[in-house]
Amino acid sequence: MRALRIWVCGVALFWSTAVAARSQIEITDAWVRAPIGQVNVAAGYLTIFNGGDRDDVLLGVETEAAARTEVHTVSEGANGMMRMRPVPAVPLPSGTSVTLAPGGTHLMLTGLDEAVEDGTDLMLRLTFQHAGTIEVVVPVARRAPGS
Ligand SMILES: [Cu+2]
Repeated sequence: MRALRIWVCGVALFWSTAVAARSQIEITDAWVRAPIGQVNVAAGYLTIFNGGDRDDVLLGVETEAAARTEVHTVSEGANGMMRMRPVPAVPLPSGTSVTLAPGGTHLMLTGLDEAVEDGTDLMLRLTFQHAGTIEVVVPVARRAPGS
């Protein structure tokens, strides 16, 4: 039995390495802006790089720290007001990166847990069409870390 178990683990390890090598999604510069006061909404930012050799699509983001997480784009409306609109998916062509940053496309966390505040972390779960689910631990801060 012992030999069999080791063999099974070896196969599982090989398989997960193979899958990781094929998708190669990298997430960097992720952070969530600390909510101010009693607001239960927060914006999140990150850069996603698709270093794999096939196109991928970000299909959704979720976190246990918020009731709902959406990707929002920002555009200027007819009256000059900036409007946010949820987008259902973010395309990630092979070899390109997408940056969600203040003033532009961002994550919108609504129904935020009260425990989310400056100096804490939360876990974001990103679901991709090909890469599957990737979890990242994201700092909650008043401004972009390192700025
Ligand atoms: Cu928004």
